[in-house]
Amino acid sequence: MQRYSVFAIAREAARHHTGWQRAWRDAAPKSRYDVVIVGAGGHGLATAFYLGRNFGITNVAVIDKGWLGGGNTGRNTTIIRSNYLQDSSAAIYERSRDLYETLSHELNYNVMFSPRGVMMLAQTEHELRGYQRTAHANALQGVETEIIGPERVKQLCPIMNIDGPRYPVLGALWQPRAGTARHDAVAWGYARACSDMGMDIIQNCEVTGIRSEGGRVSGVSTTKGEIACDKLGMVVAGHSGVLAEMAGFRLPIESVALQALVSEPIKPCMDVVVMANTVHGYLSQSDKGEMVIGGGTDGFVNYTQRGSFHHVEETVRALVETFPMLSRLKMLRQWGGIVDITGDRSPVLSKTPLEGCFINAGWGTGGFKAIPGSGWGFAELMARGHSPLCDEFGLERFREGRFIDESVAAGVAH
Ligand code: FAD
Ligand code: PYC
Repeated sequence: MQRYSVFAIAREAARHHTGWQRAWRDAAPKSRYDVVIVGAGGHGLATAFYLGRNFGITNVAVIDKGWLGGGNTGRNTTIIRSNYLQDSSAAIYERSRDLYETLSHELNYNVMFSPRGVMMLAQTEHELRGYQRTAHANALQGVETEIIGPERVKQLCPIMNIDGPRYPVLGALWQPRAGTARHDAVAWGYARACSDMGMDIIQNCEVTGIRSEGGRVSGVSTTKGEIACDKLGMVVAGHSGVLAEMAGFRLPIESVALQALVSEPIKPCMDVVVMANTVHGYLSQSDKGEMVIGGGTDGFVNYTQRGSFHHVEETVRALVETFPMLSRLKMLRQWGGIVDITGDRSPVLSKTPLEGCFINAGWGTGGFKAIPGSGWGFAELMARGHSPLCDEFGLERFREGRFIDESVAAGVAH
């Protein structure tokens, strides 16, 4: 792999940028792999990367029906934080946040991790009590968060109106090392590193069936032919139910569209991330100057991967009391992604009833932040049969009633 560095930039500048190599090979499928991962989003690619890096398993294909990173990984609002309530969640989200800190070095690819700080606003007494509880839990888990008062909120985010008539700001749960990263770069960086290890990334190749022999997975049928494998990882977010049906089991997951939008670019005015869960919206400013804005999920189950005008209006209307400046901005683009939501708002990282077939799903509205940690744990689960990061997130928890309730931490109403 060509190393990216300041010297490489200088060398290429001197020869008019004619020497850059392709970042990854767009491969055609072989007839057989040790491991096939369905879904070249962040979670699928990170899983492949850690299979190679941590376990030396490199005869791997990552297959996507579209282009890599074209699912939710390339559609999210890029918020990274680990202020969850339950210990098993804090473990995987904090490991993930920690891996993000050094990911650019690890991948030799700038994922633009920006630990600018995330605040979750408390705009009702009830919300404030909930966040106080989370802050106490985080202190016990070793996750650095604190409750801050309205004056500190205003100091950190001067464009905010903290004295709104309906929803004054009473405080916030503040995580100073939380932040954002460039979503495409996360997918591209992992893809480049996987390709460098000799793995095949196969785009525009839809999995249409899952083959098995004697209760064990034996391969997949795809639009580019049959591919045999020893182990299969299904990492397809909003399409998890479709893949599970092909494998002969059902999932406790609903798929629904989540939308976001960006404004026209403006001068820098906000250098933290704010989530306002009572009025329901979240906001940050991209490096290009656009205000990146998200709202709630659609109120009905659907597979519509696009935006809708009423959603723009509802989301911005909700935020305007707290962020009056939004009323003066033109909105530039909107889009949607299909998110996979479980009843307890926690993911599924699990073996399945089909031997050799594993599932990584249910990240719902909050899985971008989890990509490195999920990839690390899921690779271990696939290689060794269990992983301390994943053990609590098995499918059996729904049968046994061991829910990992994260409905408050999810941060997006659904
Ligand atoms: P994806 O990136 O969706 O990848 C799955 C891939 O599977 C897709 O590329 C798809 O083409 C492929 N696939 C599906 N079916 C098949 C098939 N049959 N054959 C082959 N390939 C198939 N999370 C956060 O942490 N912070 C946020 O701020 C945040 N904001 C969000 C805002 C929006 C608008 C949305 C939609 C999501 C947001 N999320 C956020 C959630 C986050 O984006 C997802 O949880 C995460 O990206 C899921 O990654 P993934 O790799 O599992 O799925
Ligand atoms: O999980 O932090 C999150 C999030 C923010 C916006 C959508 N999801």
